[in-house]
Amino acid sequence: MRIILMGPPGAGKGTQAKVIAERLGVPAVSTGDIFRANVSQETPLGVEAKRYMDAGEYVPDSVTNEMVRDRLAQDDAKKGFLLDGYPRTVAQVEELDAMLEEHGAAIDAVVVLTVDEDEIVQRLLKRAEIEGRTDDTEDVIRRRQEVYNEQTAPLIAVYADHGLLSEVDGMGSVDEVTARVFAALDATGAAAS
Ligand code: B4P
Repeated sequence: MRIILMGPPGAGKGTQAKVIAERLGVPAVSTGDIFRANVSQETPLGVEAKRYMDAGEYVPDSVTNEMVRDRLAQDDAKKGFLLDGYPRTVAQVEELDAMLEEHGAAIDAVVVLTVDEDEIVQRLLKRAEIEGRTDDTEDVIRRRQEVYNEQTAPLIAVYADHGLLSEVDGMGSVDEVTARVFAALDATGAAAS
């Protein structure tokens, strides 16, 4: 199965993606994680991505799309995947559609995690204390929320129009949210496919 996990920064996409993908036996493909791995290895991609990430901006579509195309072409993604944090722009949706079409594949479900803005800021400030991520400062968190509202929130309506969308309450414990995601996937039949 092919699933997209969406939601504002700090909604818990990465946290849930790992659990859900493991249970479904598909790879979790997180564009944020791939960028961060490149940043820590100081690859040319990482050097470029860091400039945008530290400012709370999206990495340009051309860079992100090419990276995802390479990742989804790997063997472990042939039978399915869970995309965490991609697509985030209209251009990324179009590119993903083109990639899937080339493989005669399609998205089975899009899950959006919804979390109150205050809770998001609390989660990310807490993560800043633990992990020291350079994009978890209060100013950058605010900018990331703006960018999400401007560029990514409109995609929710696009996937709703395609009949693929499930909105899941992301408040509460990690386990509670996971249970809600699986209930939503069961309701769509995606988890069983
Ligand atoms: P991401 O890595 O996707 O980061 P995120 O949106 O902040 O995190 P996520 O929602 O996954 O939250 P998490 O589970 O960690 O993106 C980082 C940056 O990369 C972007 O700003 C952008 O620059 C770039 N980028 C990524 N994808 C891109 C794309 N497609 N195009 C362009 N640029 C792109 O959870 C947050 C915190 O909450 C954690 O500390 C977690 O432990 C905690 N938490 C999770 N669930 C919880 C719960 N139920 N209760 C309490 N705490 C919880």
